[in-house]
Parts: sequence; C-alpha cells; structure tokens
Amino acid sequence: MDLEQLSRLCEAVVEKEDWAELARRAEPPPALRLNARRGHHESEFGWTAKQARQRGEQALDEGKVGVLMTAGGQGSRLGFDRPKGLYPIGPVSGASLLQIHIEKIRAAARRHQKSIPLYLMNSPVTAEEQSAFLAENDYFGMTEKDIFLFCQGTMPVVDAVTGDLLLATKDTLFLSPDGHGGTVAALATSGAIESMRERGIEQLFYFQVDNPLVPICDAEFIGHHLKAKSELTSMAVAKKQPIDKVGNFVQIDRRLQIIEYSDFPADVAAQRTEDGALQFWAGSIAVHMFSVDFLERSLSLSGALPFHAARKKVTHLGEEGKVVQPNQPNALKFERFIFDLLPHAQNALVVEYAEEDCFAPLKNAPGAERDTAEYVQRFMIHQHHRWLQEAGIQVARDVAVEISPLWALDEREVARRATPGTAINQTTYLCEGVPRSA
Ligand code: UD2
Repeated sequence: MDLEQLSRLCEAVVEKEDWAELARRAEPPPALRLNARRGHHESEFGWTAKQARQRGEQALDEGKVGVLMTAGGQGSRLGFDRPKGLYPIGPVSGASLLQIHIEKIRAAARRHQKSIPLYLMNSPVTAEEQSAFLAENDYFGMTEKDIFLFCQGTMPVVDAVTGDLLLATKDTLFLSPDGHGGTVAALATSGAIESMRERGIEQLFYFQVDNPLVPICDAEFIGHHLKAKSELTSMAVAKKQPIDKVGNFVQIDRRLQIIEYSDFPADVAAQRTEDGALQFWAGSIAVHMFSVDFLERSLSLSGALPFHAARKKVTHLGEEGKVVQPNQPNALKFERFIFDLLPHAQNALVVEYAEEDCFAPLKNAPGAERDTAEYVQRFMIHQHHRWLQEAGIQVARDVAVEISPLWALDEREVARRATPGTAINQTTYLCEGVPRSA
C-alpha cells in the first residue's frame, strides 16, 4: 500500500481540479451526429454509415475484435445485495444482465463465424459470486476459453476529516474498488493484454454491466473508429436536460475529454446554441472502442489516470471497536475513471446514437424517477416492439415481448426471421429453438 500516495491524495481533495474554470474554456466535441449517420451521404469525416458498417464487419470477420465489460462496482444505489450482473432484468425471461450480454456476444460471433473473446472485469466485491454464477450456468453457452475473468485493484478508504485509514473489521482495512480506470492496470497484470496479442485482438468494445441495451460489437460503431484511425472512440447520446446523469463530452485546448455531471457547472451546462439546442449536448454512456495498442501505451503515460475522490457514507469499525454508522458522508473513496484516457488518444472521436437504441442503465432502486428495473424493462420491451413492428409483425400494445439476442441480435435480423403479417397478442419470449416464424 502506497501511504505517501494516499496522503497526497487526501491533501489534493482540498485543492482539487477547478472544473468550473475548465468548463468555461470548453467547446463542443468533434462528433459524428445522428442525422449525419442516418443520411446516405458522406459525413464531414469523409465516409458514409454504410461504409463504416462494412469496415466494422470486416474487422469482425477477421476476428480482430474483443469485448471488455466492467462489472466491479458495488451497485449501492440499486439496493440489490448481489453483484449487478446477476440481476434478473429480462422483462419476460428473467434473464440476468450477464446472460443478455453473453448472448449478444455469442450472436455476434455466430454472425461473423469468428470467436469474440470476453474480458470481464470483476472487483474483490463481485468476483466470487459473479464467477460462480457464470460457472453454474455453463457460461451461458460461451466456450470457457473465450471468457477471461480478471480482477481490478482496490484502494483504502479514509476518514474524510482526519485522513485516517478506516477499518472494516478489527484486522482488515476498509478497501474499495479502484474505479473502472483500474481496468488498464488490471488488464496488464492479469495477462489479459497478452491473451489479446496471442489471439490477434486489435480492438476492444468496452461497456458497463448495467446497460442491457448496449449494442455490443455494433459493426458501424467499430467501423467509424477504424476509419477515423482513432485510438479511442466513444458513443454519445444527446442529453435531454442540461444536467443529465451522464458525463459531458467537451473539447478543451483541442483535446477531447469528459467532465462528469457532478462537476459540470450549471451555467455552462445550460448554454444553448442559436437554434435553442444544448451547446454541450453530448452525454457519455460509457460505451467505447479502444485500440489494444493504445491501452498498452497508456500504461506508460504517467498521470493519465488520476484518482478522483468521492465523499461517501461508510459504515466501519470505530476506534473503540464498535460499528460506526454515519448519517452524513464521513469517508473518502478514491477511484480512477477510464475515460480520463480520452485526451491522450490520437484521433479520438464521438459518435452519436439514439438513446432508445443503446442506453437504459440499471442504477436505482424502485421509486426513483429513472434507471430503475421497471424503467429499463420498459426500454427493452419498447425496442423489441419497434423491431418487430418494423418487420411487419403486429404486436398488441400492452403485451410484453422480449427477444433473446440469440433469436435476433438487431432489427435487421428480426426482419430476416419474422414473417410479416403475423401477430403477437400475448406475453412472448422469442428465443433459440423457437420456429422461424413469429
Ligand atoms: C457512469 C459514468 C457516467 C455515465 C454513466 C452511464 C463514471 C464516473 N460516470 O456513472 O459518466 O457514463 O456511467 O451509465 O463512470 N465499475 C467497476 N469498478 C469500479 C467502479 C465501477 O467495474 O471500481 C463499473 C460498475 O460495475 C458499473 C460502471 O463501472 O458497471 C459504472 O459505475 P457507476 O454506476 O458507479 O457509474 P455512474 O452511474 O455514476
């Protein structure tokens, strides 16, 4: 444990980054907007969406793409006492988040007839249960050699006033996962990067476990990344309000970066363009393409992944050996954020997707305004209704329909499998083994 680093971090909390000053110098990021993608013309970047999709498909056909999923968070806001990946989110099937993600990877691999390895990051908080769950369920049909489980590091949690280390029990420190920015070091120490090299994996599709709508290995997204010769490409959605709970893509001193919603000043967030749209419209949903070369290079970039401190309520063991249950944030946790690599990446690019196609994260317990299980399931059902209706199938309005990624991965596959003119009038789960006609 690096105690000197820890005391430096505690001191830095007082004189932390002046986000307000930075944000005032910010400009909107270079981005491929949704309308440009949907048109059939070349975008300002010099290629069409179709050309990008073909390029992405080529990389998938060549087996050069892997998947990186982070699933090490504590999920404290959700009020679920197991790791989030086990949450039964499927609105009809009750499939877990992990099952849905793995089925998407299997479906993409099947489509391109190349295996797509999954690098799945746990933390000491989630590793045991999540790994056991996968083994019990035969890795949801994925070959074991295609799943690489690894574990991120931890950081001690300290008292917010004194900087003292907190105890979890009489003989253990209170430790907390070191943030998804810990992925980079963990990829190297676990041998994951070596495994990528051996398998010829050059690009990684990155996402977080809590978003079942994520279009894993979307060929067009991969293609934009490759055509731009970008080292790090990020998916964005247009924010609905000035402060939505997503990171803000900005450009400062000609470098792309993300300022977290909690650090983004309200007056800058509220700025609008002449036509009334939000000036800082691009919200980060934590979906990225990384080149493996860049991840490896970033290991030697000193200071590229600084620690961010967060004040949290932490129940711990006090000096008298009794449990202390605070009502106010009493502790500092230190986390690295993987998106802090953006300013260091060559040709970094933002690509806008429609929220309904890519983002419904499970974050909150029932009762919250959004990002609850009910909210996420509504998004999933809505997407599947849409795909079926576009394929000419009539779906009764209030009927829950869920499509397993192995039945159809996206609207194109639904259009190929479904028989136009048929109808769905009852709760339905379309999964493998179901006859081709809906
Ligand atoms: C994150 C992003 C936010 C936006 C949003 C989209 C940060 C700081 N903010 O917000 O900008 O993109 O997601 O959903 O990331 N995780 C680990 N190890 C850790 C900590 C987190 O694996 O040590 C994983 C965790 O399992 C989860 C993800 O990272 O899947 C996000 O963590 P979060 O829910 O704490 O982030 P949130 O919602 O504040």
